[in-house]
Amino acid sequence: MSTYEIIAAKVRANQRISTDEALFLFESNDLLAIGELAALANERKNGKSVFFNVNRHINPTNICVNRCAFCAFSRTAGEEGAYTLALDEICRRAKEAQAEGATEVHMVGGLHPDLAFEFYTDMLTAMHQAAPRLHIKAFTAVEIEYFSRIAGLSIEQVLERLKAAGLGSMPGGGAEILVEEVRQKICPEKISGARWLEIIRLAHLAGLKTNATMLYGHLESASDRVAHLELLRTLQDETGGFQAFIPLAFQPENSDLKLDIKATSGLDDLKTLAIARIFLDNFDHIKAYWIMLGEKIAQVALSFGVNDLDGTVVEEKIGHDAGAQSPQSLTKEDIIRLIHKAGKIPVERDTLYRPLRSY
Ligand code: V47
Ligand code: SF4
Repeated sequence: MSTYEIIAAKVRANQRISTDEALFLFESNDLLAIGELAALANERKNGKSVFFNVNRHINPTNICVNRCAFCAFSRTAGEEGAYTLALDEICRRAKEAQAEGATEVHMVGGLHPDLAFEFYTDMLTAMHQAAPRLHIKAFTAVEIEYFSRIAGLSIEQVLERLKAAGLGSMPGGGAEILVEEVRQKICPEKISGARWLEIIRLAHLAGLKTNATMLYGHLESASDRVAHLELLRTLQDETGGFQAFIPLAFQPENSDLKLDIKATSGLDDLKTLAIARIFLDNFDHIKAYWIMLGEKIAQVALSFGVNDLDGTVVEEKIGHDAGAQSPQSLTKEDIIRLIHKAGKIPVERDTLYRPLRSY
């Protein structure tokens, strides 16, 4: 049997593929064959349903001490374009989101040099009072580690305090590529890949669900991507705390990576999503984040193993500061139409993937 036939037989028999087999798929350009296997693996888990949610992003500050080379969103304090939202404004946006039918607020921000940890616990408490029905999904493992340093608390204590103040779950950012050699080039100030995994592990043990992302399309190789996926699969075997895997296509404008990096190709986007669906057999959801992919690739991805389109977003900064061509926001009706036209069933979900209604 050829390697492809071996992989196909494994996927059909619902068996796990190896890292070498994942690498073989990354090196292949037989997109339709890979997509067919991914679609099979997805349909077995999710049938024809495609999840989305009604959410709003709020980035409390773009001031960040890390200044990762790939990040066009962050600023140094005092630099043009640097901002920090006041608590009142954050609460106003949360209240508005709830009034407009959102069930989730998604919050990530820079590592601010002067804000105390109490700013973040006060923020959660105030948001929870202003919009009690909103699930607050906030803070990457990178922010959690920073809070523990500025507050002089253990990671466990930080997580407990944030939970007590209203944190519902965590997004999957900050993972980038978990391989150290790549991290040293694209984000040398950021916590190590091993530390990211450890903090996520502690979050899962504290009862917080998280997502996992992978920033791809910069300096990483196919084997770096596979190593990243393998680390996530291993942790998921241990904790079961990941909800969705989200590959983030690198947006190359305005970054300090002094290389002539072009935006990812549609072929690479679809292949990466499909291989993730095949390889991460213990993840229930693979998300096509339309902000980074554009609506058209995100829609086609629904035939390549994807079962989640993220949400309405409303105001997106991280990808758009780096040149993303997608809109800032989609309406719920836009998302429903995208899914229907792909021949699938749109299911509005809450953050914990409980179905709210289908269309
Ligand atoms: O960690 C930064 C990435 C992440 C760029 O969990 C970039 O549901 C592409 O994690 N091009 C933050 N990506 C965003 C994030 C996220 C987004 C949507 C949903 C969820 C979820 C999580 O954005 C960062 C970094 O990996 N990022 N700059 C860029 N130029
Ligand atoms: Fe700061 Fe996050 Fe941007 Fe890195 S990716 S500079 S940690 S905001």
